[in-house]
Amino acid sequence: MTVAESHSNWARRLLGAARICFAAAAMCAIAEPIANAAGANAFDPQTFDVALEKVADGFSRPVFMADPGDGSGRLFVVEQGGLVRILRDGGIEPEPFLDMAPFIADGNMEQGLLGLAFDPDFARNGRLYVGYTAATSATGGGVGDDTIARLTVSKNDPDKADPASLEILIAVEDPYGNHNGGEVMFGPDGYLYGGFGDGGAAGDPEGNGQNPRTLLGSIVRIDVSGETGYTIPADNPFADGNKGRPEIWVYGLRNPWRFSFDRGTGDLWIGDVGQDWIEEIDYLPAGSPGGANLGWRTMEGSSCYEEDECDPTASVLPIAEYTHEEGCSITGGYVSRGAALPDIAGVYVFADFCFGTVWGLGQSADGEWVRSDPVQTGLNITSFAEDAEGNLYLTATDGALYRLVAP
Ligand SMILES: [Ca+2]
Repeated sequence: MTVAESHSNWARRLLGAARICFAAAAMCAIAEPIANAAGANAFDPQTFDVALEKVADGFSRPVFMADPGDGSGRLFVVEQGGLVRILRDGGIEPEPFLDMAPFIADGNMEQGLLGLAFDPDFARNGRLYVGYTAATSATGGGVGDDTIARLTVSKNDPDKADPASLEILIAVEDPYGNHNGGEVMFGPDGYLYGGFGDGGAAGDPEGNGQNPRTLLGSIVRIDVSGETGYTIPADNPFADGNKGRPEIWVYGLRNPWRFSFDRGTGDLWIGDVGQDWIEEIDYLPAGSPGGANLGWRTMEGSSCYEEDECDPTASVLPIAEYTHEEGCSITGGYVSRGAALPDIAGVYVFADFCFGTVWGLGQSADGEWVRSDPVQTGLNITSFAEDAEGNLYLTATDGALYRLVAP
């Protein structure tokens, strides 16, 4: 632990102690948790606190962690440069599970290997999915296709993915190095969801966010249960292809740098990185139909971005946002459900990449979405992650994987 980290932890503990006193006083007055309009326990923003416990460090540009859920006890850390590293019993295996470096474009700080998802039936079928910017383009254009691909674990070594099994499912020509999405994640419906940024530059010059005829600026939803390729779920909003690409689930995104499903409810949460001023959190409750337009680039957060195109009633507005007075780039997180953080069960935990701030977001007794007091980490948080038991982690540019624990 560095001096800075030590001081930061010390300061956080002091802050945490103050909050515990405050919370205890509040609990004296409120004997029983209050049910809010949504039926969940009311969130008191002043009681939110988390601490970080370093699980492992020495990773190169870690941007995600995934748990295969196969009972092996392994965690898999994604390095932006292309490696997937195995963490076993707290130690990093010397040999990587997967080396995607030959396949990726890594020329922009937002490019590289960006996402990893294990098939819900991984223990039986050995299948996994990656999101990355490709070294090559299917069309010959752009700076590296935003790509979703499938791999299979080696038949004779469970600690190796078979690079020869690489099957590209979706490759989208991408005009600029930034805003590449890159997350892949299975939903509670068993479909694979994948995030795509608006293509990049600034201000979405090609209007990809509002154009459902491109996958740029969207989250896709595909059925990958077949032997090869994928199919379109019948209830995708543009399944017939008449008004948009059949893969799209929701659109109007700038760069969904991390979305997640609440393992308790199935709700979809999206952190969408802002342009000049506003970072936003989008929330689509379980059972929401597909086709939501999340606003970019006519809207930035709940404000108009392009005044002449702006119609706030045409899009689903964020449930929470913050301005660049408090950060510069959201890192969307997860709804906490793990045993390590019993006091914040049901609270959405997210961060700002630049300021290192972690917040909780929940509903007050009257159903309002309220953001917690900030918890400062002193880190540049690249991603949150979740293990098979629902415990939360984060990765940071210091090369470490941290577990979120009670302070
Ligand atoms: Ca891009």
